[in-house]
Amino acid sequence: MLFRTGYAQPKYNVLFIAADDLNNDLGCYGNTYVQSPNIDRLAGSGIRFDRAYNQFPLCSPSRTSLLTGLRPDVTKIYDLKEHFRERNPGLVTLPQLFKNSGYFSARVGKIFHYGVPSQIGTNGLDDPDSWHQVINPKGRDKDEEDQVINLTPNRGLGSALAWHIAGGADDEQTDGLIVTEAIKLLEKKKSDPFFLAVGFFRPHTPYIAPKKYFDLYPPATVPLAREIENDLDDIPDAALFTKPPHWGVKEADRRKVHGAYYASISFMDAQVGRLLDALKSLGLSDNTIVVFWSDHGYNVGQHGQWMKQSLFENSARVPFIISVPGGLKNEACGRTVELLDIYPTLAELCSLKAPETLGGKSLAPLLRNPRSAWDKPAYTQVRRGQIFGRSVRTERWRYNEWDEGKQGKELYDHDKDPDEFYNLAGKEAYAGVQKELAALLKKGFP
Ligand SMILES: [Ca+2]
Ligand SMILES: [Ca+2]
Repeated sequence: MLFRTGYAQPKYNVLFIAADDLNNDLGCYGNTYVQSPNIDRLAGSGIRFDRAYNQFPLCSPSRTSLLTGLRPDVTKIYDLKEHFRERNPGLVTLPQLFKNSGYFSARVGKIFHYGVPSQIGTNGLDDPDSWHQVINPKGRDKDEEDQVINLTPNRGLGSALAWHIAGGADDEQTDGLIVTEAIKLLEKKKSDPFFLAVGFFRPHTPYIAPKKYFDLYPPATVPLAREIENDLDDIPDAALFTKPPHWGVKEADRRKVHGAYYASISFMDAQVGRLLDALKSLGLSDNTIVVFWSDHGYNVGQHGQWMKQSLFENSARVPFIISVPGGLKNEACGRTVELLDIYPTLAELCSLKAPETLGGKSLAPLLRNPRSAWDKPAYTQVRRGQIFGRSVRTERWRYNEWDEGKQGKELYDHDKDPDEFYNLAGKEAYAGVQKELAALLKKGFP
């Protein structure tokens, strides 16, 4: 049934699930400590992309790029303030394409950018043209912000190492309410073709979840990121977001915050489970494509770094799963893919005519055969004040230039150094590889 041509295609629904600030610390990605049984179940029903990368590890630039299908240098959205319609009023977003094509298009929670936690319960930086209906739940996490413990009080709550062990049940939290509302929409719209976007606010800081999720991760048992002595000596200063390392937070406290991040992941994962259960019980699993993505990754202590806005693997890489009815199940794809590829992929799967200007490439060939030939690398960039850091990732290498190389270069061999401990840029033995990657980087940032 899948990809058959010459016959009328069945009209797939799309359940589009977004997590906020979720890295790859999940069971299905090989993490044996974090409990994510529901995202793992989804991976078992589809294809897990093992080398998926975001285009700009910060909420709004990343989400804008994914949802418009355009690279950040085209949308020019590099910050959390400007709305992409200001410069690009005529763009057709991914949900808008579905809306224009006879689908019911709805959003529950955070899909376009929202300030977290400040804008929970509002429309945030939404794009009204993308949806027929929007719902903005607000849970007790919002009401209990004064109870949050903040280890970095000089940082705003949306960018702090901060948590709160909540009382009450899952569905009193914003993300729980989001699923409750999403299920109501599924029940109401199950006979229409729909594009339903469900956007979670967790695990984004402040890490708030009911107590039972914190109980899974006693701080003393949390495995901290591997660090080696003098790791920072070969890293350009511009590459570092968290200064001083760990913002000076001591190990005992870092364990608490690290466990709190994982509690937030398991809480969000449980909400994914409720959604998948509803899809099944409503008889929608057989005609609904499920896509799960995070807007960017998250450092949890690697190189002394926390959160996003860096070009290290943990920040650039994202969990990304697609499950297509009748398609391959429980497969992994190791090709380098970009969040930018989601737009053309969903358009192709649903036989919609995508705009010709899209920056990504349909992943349909990889959904048919995850080992298909593929020569497209992944590009990621960040802004540091007035300069950019730009990165290209192939299946083996990561190569970064800061301010076009004037403020440093990094080259990492992921075959031998998956932690990116040893910067090989400028080393004679790697001059040939570096030259090739520099040319590839330039291709991505013309
Ligand atoms: Ca985010
Ligand atoms: Ca190093």
